[in-house]
Amino acid sequence: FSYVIPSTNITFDDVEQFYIKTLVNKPKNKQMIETHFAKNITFENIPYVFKDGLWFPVGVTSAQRTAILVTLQGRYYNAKTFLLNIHTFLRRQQLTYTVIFIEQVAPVTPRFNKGRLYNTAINYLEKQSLNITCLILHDVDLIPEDDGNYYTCERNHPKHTTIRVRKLNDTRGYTRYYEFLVGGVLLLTFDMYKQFNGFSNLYWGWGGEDDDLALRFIEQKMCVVRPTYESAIYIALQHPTGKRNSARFGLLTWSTLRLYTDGYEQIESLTRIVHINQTSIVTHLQLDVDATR
Ligand code: BGN
Repeated sequence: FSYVIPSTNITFDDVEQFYIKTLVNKPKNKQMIETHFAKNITFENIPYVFKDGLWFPVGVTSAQRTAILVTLQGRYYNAKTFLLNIHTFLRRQQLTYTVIFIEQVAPVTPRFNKGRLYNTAINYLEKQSLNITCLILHDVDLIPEDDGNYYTCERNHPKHTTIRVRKLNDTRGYTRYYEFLVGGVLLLTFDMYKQFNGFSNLYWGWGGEDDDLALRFIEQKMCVVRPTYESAIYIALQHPTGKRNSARFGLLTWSTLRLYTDGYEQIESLTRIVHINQTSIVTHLQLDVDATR
């Protein structure tokens, strides 16, 4: 898998043009691919169409309908790099999918509330008629490197795929994270998400909200599955680090006691979608996550 790192002055329009003009609607080879996950198929072999808010492979019925949910606060350069790489990756797997950016635009603070962003976007998606069956919570700075890392949801278990990560241009190789980690990239269904009441709404700033989720899984006796060690590899793009949340240790201590009172069920009164911009490459939601509550 060869990844693309664009020049810094590329725009979102450039990214969209790249897909529309050079790759989409211009299938070089109309032959249909029979197997669901054919190996070594090139992107050009898979014609895709954008219809009703989703990208569909032509002549193939994907087993799932996937939404890739990516939280942001600025970091547009990472976002564009992500888009340039993720579409081709998903197409090589013949998925039916949509990409959604969830950006915190208010309050303007370095403290990012990732939990509220995910809860809000998933609540929004649930009300749309896209019939999404697989949710992928994906960090914007992670690019999957192996086509064998299938972006498909398991029937009964959340799937965590960021086992090994290497920094771009770092020759030291991969870092293997701790076993408990569920942050980075996580695949699950609406039902699973509701079972553990989504993310806590209380984590402001970097760190801990994903560990809180892992505690919710344990509380609900949900078991996390992972792909093979060989395929679960990612490149981490460079970016400034976010503001650490010093309250995270305290919040984690009582995490599971708040499971039913702090999460997805409670999100509607806490946040507001202030702007929606849909293009074929991404649906960009901008949110006010209301720090005053
Ligand atoms: C951990 C963070 C996670 C983060 C991973 C990987 C905390 C809580 C400490 C008890 N957890 O240290 O949120 O995803 O690193 O970067 O900070």
